[in-house]
Amino acid sequence: MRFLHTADWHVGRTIRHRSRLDEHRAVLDEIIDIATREHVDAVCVTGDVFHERRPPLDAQELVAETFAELARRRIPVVVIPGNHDDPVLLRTLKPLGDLVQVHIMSDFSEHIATHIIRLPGRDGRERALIGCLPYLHPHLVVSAAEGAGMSEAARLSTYQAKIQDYLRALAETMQRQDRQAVRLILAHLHIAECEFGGGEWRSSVFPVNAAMLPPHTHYVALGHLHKPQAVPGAKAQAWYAGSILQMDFGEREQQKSVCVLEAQAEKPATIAPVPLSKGKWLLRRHGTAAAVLAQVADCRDAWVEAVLQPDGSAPELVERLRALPHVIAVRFADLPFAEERDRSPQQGLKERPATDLFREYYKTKRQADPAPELVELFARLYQEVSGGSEEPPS
Ligand SMILES: [Mn+2]
Repeated sequence: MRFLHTADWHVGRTIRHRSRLDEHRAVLDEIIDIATREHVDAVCVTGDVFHERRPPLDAQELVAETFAELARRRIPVVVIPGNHDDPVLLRTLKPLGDLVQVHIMSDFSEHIATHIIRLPGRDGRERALIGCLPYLHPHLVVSAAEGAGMSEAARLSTYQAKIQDYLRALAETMQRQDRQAVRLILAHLHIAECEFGGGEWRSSVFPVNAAMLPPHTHYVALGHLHKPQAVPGAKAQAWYAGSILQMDFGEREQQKSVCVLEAQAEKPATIAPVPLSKGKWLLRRHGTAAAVLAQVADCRDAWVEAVLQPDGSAPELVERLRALPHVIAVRFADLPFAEERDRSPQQGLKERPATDLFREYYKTKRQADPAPELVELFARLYQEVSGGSEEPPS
């Protein structure tokens, strides 16, 4: 049987207040096309379908359209929530999803057998069991009552032991139910041995170790880390499919992909990442305003962050850079504090005109004198907020 594994859609995510809905639509269409072309028996989505617990309506509409299109093409879907998703929101899609083979495992129950979905293969000869572990907040795994008085390390190891138990129970139950079935596990977890993509919210998931993933499973499909990667040191083949867009500049220039796998009951699965090409590239460019402007003026199919080397360039150049619709962040490179600062007299600061101090500060940050208009603007602003009588700049 063949499967497409994808994760971390984060539909509804914006970048510096710019919508990425068109990119999401294009990439989800691309995924539907790959699933069709690869004749997969199901698409597995391992969490973070949405970016927010209350995603905007256009984001919800796009996800519903995506599931509907897969259903029209008779491709079953299996979905679990990630740490960004609200299981209650996914549950609202469940009654309709159940009618068209879009299986949404929104809620966790201690009855682990209820987390197993049985799927017939397209050719009618093979079948798959898919064990789903929806994302569980550590506070649900180790309750406040249970964790009271526990050290942080004890809470982590209690969490890990429970997650390991759930995963083992899924693997063993599936094996007991049907040894002749292809057996997959879907989970949204942070595996300690793996690498971050760069755009994740780091505080939200406790790590578990690769060795805690169960054996006797053809494939463990993971979500949470945004870098596509195989999990080293696991007893079953396990992969992060990774996010489908470069989420933030931490993920800039990372090739995004989905995993396509082929598995038969008696054989180990073969897994191949398939690249995604419809999302915009995120670029960070360093240099003087003039140099960056020359480099990025034509990169209209990317989102650009400009990190400027202060060289006293005319502010107009910086403004031209800012005005480019695809340049979404402009900042100055951090400079080491000028030694001069330590030598400048700290006493009498209050007696010196604020504009002088501003000039000095500006020079330490930008290694150039501020333009006279800027000093004038500063003086006016200073006067406004202090109500003081700052003398006009000389
Ligand atoms: Mn994520």
